[in-house]
Amino acid sequence: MSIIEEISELLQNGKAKKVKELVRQALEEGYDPKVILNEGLLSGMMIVGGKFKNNEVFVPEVLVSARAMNAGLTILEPKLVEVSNEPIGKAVIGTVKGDLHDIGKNLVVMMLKGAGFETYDIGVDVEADTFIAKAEEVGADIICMSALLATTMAGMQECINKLQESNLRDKYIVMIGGAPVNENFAKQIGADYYTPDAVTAAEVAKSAVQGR
Ligand code: B1M
Repeated sequence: MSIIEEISELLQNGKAKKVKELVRQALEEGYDPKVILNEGLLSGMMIVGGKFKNNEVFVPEVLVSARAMNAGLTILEPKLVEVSNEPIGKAVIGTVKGDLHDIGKNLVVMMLKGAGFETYDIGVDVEADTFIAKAEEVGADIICMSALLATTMAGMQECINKLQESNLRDKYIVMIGGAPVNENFAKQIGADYYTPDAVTAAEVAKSAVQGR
C-alpha cells in the first residue's frame, strides 16, 4: 500500500495522530501537497461520506474521520498556502447558522489566504447578522458563506436580505458554496457568485475584487 493510500485508510479509521504523522512523512518524501490532499485526505473523506449516506457508518465515526482530516490539513496548510506580501483584499468567511460542517470551509480559507486575501474565518453556525457585523468591522471586500445542509442554505438568503435592508448590499461581493448549493440557487437569492470548490472560490474572489 502506498503512503497516500495509507493516509486515506487511516483517515477512514479516524486515526488523527497517525494521519498527521504520515502527511508529514509524505511531504518529507517529496509528495505534491495537492496529491496528499486530493488522493489521500479527500478521497478518504469521500469514502466515509458514501458509507454515511448508506448507513454503514454513523455520526461518531464521521466525526473522528473529520477530526483526522482537519489534523492532516494543519500539516498541509503551510505548503498549500503561499501567502503573498500585499493583501489583495479582505474576506470574511463562515459556515451558516445551524450548520457545523467546516472541512470545505477550511479549505476555502486556505485557498483565499494563498490567493493573498486577509481572511477572517468566523467559524461555524454563524448568524446572518454576524457575517455583516464582521464585514463592517474589518472593512471586508467579500463575504463568503458555506453550507452543507439543505436545511441551512436559507441562512445565505437571510444574510443577503439583511444586507439589502441595511443598504449594504452593494458594498460587498457575496460568494456562496457547499455541496447542496448551486448556480441557480445563487441567482435566486441574489448572491454574486457560486463556486463549486475551494480553488475556484479563491480564483473567482480574486478576480471579483480586482475587477471592482
Ligand atoms: Co454531515 N451531512 N451531518 N457531518 N456530512 C453531509 C453534508 C450529508 C450530505 C451526508 C449524507 O447524508 N449523505 C448530509 C446532508 C444532507 C443534506 O442536507 N443534503 C449530512 C447530514 C444529514 C448531517 C447531520 C444532520 C447528521 C445527523 O446528525 N443525523 C449532522 C448535522 C450537524 C450540523 O451541521 N448541524 C451532520 C454532522 C456531521 C459531522 C459533525 C459528523 C461531520 C462534520 C465535521 C466537520 O465538518 N468538522 C459531517 C461530515 C464530515 C459530512 C460528510 C460525510 C462530509 C462533508 C465534508 O467535509 N466533505 C457529508 C457527506 C458528503 O459531503 N459526501 C455530510 C469534504 C469537503 C472538502 O467537501 O464540504 O463539500 P465540502 O466542500 C467542498 C465544496 O462544497 C466547496 O469547496 C470544498 C472543496 O473544495 N465549498 C465551497 C464548501 N464551502 C464553500 C464555500 C464557497 C465555495 C466553495 O464559497 C463561499
